[in-house]
Amino acid sequence: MPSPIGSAPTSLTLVLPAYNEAKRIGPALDDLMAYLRTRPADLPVTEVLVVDDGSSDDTAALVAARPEVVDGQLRVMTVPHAGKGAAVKAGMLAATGDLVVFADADMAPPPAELVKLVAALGSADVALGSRIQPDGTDMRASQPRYRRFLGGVFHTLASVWVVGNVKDTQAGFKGFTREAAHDLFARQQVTSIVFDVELVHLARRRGYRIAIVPIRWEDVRGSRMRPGPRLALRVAWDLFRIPLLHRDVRRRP
Ligand SMILES: Nc1nc2c(ncn2[C@@H]2O[C@H](COP(=O)(O)OP(=O)(O)O)[C@@H](O)[C@H]2O)c(=O)[nH]1
Ligand SMILES: [Mg+2]
Repeated sequence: MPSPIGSAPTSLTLVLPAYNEAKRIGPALDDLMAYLRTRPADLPVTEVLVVDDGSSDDTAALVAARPEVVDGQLRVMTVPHAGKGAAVKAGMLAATGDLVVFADADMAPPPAELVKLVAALGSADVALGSRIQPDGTDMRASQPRYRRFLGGVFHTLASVWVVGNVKDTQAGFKGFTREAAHDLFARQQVTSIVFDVELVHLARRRGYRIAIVPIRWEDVRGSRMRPGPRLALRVAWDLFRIPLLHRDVRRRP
């Protein structure tokens, strides 16, 4: 039986993977840090950890120069470029908060959505932000048309082969208890953008309590994703191998 969280979480680490985000991360951090300065009552003390994924622009320097670094509210960590999955993994395993959340560096979900993940983690181990609202409204409608098409093809393959009824695996906004984060990310092997599917698969295999959390989300232009035959092949290969990689994973005792 999964055990409930003993005492209320007092700290949260927010991991932001960032690859060549010099243009987008400044405004995103302005919003996020301004929100955190208001000390929202339902949010534990939050440290932001930016994981610079070997950017060739000055993403890391821009973050390191911000005043919040001096206060210890913001940290930047640099890892060699190996894809979004690898960057998120490095940050999640380095995170020390009672709760750990990762979000895209463009902060497509407004920062206030964080409290929804935190609330869900009161009774779940894993909280998956979902861009599909209870009334069926799909916030992914704000994406360009070609992305919606590619997303549809991807989701059909992912749901048949791996994730079953989870309707939105790809929202860059997911929360975990630290125990679940460290257990799941230590097992994660996929370094591409498909790592979310692997996480959902692992969370189910390990028997964690999973909450689906509808979030507001507005597409931010300047995506780092470069669709093309190379990425398509990579995604197909990763999707295919996810269940095979974790054949031996057992439920937690
Ligand atoms: N595509 C991609 N994104 C990366 C990589 N490393 C880190 N990221 C980050 O992953 C997040 C993806 O967000 P975005 O590009 O807006 O994706 P989209 O909203 O799905 O188009 C951003 O925070 C990127 O900086 C990488 O190697 N490839
Ligand atoms: Mg985006």
